[in-house]
Amino acid sequence: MSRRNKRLIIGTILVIVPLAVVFLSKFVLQGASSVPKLNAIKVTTPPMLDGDASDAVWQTAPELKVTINGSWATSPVTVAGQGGGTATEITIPWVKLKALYTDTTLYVLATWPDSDLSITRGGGWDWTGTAWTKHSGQAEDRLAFWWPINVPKFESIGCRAKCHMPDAHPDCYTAGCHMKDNHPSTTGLEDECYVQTGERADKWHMKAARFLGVKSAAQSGVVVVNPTTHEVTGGKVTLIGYCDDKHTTEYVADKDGGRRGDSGSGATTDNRNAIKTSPKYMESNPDNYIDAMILTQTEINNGETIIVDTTGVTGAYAGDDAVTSAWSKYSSFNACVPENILKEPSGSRGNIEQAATWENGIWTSEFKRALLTSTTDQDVQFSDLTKEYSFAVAVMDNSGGEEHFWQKDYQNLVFVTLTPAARIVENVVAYPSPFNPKTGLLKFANVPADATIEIYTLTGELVYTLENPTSSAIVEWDGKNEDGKIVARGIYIYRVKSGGDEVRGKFAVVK
Ligand SMILES: [Ca+2]
Ligand SMILES: [Ca+2]
Ligand SMILES: [Ca+2]
Ligand SMILES: [Ca+2]
Repeated sequence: MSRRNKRLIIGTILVIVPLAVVFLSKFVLQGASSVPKLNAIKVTTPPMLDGDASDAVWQTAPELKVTINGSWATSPVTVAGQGGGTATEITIPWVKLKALYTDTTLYVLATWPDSDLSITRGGGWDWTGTAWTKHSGQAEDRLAFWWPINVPKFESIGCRAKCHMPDAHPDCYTAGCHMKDNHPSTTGLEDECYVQTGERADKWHMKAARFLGVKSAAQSGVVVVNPTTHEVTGGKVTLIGYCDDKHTTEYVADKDGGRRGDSGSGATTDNRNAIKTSPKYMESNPDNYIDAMILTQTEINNGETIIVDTTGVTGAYAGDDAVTSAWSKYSSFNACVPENILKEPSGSRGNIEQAATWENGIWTSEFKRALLTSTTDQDVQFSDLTKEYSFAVAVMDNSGGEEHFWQKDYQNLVFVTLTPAARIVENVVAYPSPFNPKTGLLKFANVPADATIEIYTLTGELVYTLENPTSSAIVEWDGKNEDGKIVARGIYIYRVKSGGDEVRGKFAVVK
C-alpha cells in the first residue's frame, strides 16, 4: 500500500468515526425497552429433539446471549456430606438461548460452556475387590429456568433462577417477596428457594445424572475421562430424556424450602442398599463409559445387570468374582457404578422433554414443553401468545462441590405472533447477526403491519427501505441496495417506524 493510500484511509477513518459516533448516539438515546427478549419463532416443522442444534429451523431463530453475572460455591462454606467447592469466580460466563413454537409446543435451545461433563451426582460407587467405597461431593451439571407464575416482585427486582444464594437482591430481604429472608440454616447453606404464601413459580431443572439420560445415553468414539472423579474432559456424549419439572411454593421447613417436584413421580430410584454401603445393581458388561455411568430400569428388566446387594431385590447376590469381573469393564472406562436407577417420570413431573450433548466443553440442549399443561399452579401456561413471559436462567457446574452461576436480571420470552395487534415496534428484532447475504436473508421479526424499515450505513447513508405490504410478522431483506447490488461487509443500522413510534438497532454483514 502506498503512503498516499494509507494517508487517504486514515483521513477517511478520522472523518467517519466521529460521524458514526454522532449517528449511533442518536440511536442509543432512543433505545428499545430495557428487558431483553427471547423471540420464539413460529414453525410448522419442529426441531428433532436429539441434542443436535443443526436443524434448519434452529437456524431461523434469533439468539439471545444471557450474561451470567452471579456466582457462588460451597467454599468457604463447607456443608456436611456435600464436599467443598473452590470456585467463587464466574467460570460459566454466558448461556445462549433460542426458541421456536408450534400450535401446541414450545422448544428452547440452550448452549453454554462447561469444561467437564459431570454425572456422578452425589457420589457413585467404586469396587476395591472386596468392598464398595462411595464418592462424596456434588458432581452433576445442571441448568435451570425459573418462570414466575404469579410472583409480583419478580419483574421489579429480578430474581435468581436458583434463588437461594447468599447474594440475593437486598430488596428480597426487606420486601419479603421471595427467596430466603428469615430462615437461617444451621449448616450455613441457605438452601431455601421459596415464594410468599399463594405465590407460585415454575422451575425447569436439567439434571445431567438423573432425568436427562432416561431414554438414551450414547458417546461418539472414545471420551477422555478423569479416573478419580469420573468426569469427562474431552469427546462427545449425548443424553436424551427429561428435564425435571418442578415448581416453587411458599416456605416449608425442610431442606428444600419451597422447591417442589410437580405432581407425579420423578425419574430416579436409589441404587443402594438400606445401610448405604453398596449399590444394588451394576451392569455385567457395559459397552462404554456412558453406558456404564447411566443405569436404567429398562436395562435391569432386560437382564443387562447383576445383583450386587439383595436389599429389596428379588434374586441372589452375584458373588465377589462376578462383581470383580464386571468392575474390570467399569475400571477400563474410568467409570463408576451410579447411585441412581433411571426410569420414566410420570404426570406433571414429566412435562418437559430434553435432549442434550456435551462436546469438548460445550453443552447444547433442546427442551420441549406443551404450551399448556393441566397443572396450572405448577407450570407456567403459555396461554396468551400476545403476552411476554419473564424468566431467569442459572447454571450449576457442580464438580465435587456446589458451584452455581446465575443471571442477576431476567428476560422475556416473546412469541413472534401473527396477530397484527400484538406487534409493537419496540419488539422488532433483526437476525441473524452477523448476516451473510450470499447464504441467507436478514429477517425482521414482530414487525407491525404498517411499518417501514430503513437500513443505513454507519455514516448515515440510506441503503434500502423495506415496506411491509404483506402484513407478515417477519420481513426479509436479501442484503441488496437500491441498485440491486449486495452491500459491503460492515456494521449497519436499521430504523423501524410504525405510527409515531420507532426503534433502531445494529447488525453486521459478512461475506
Ligand atoms: Ca461440568
Ligand atoms: Ca447403561
Ligand atoms: Ca409440570
Ligand atoms: Ca413445573
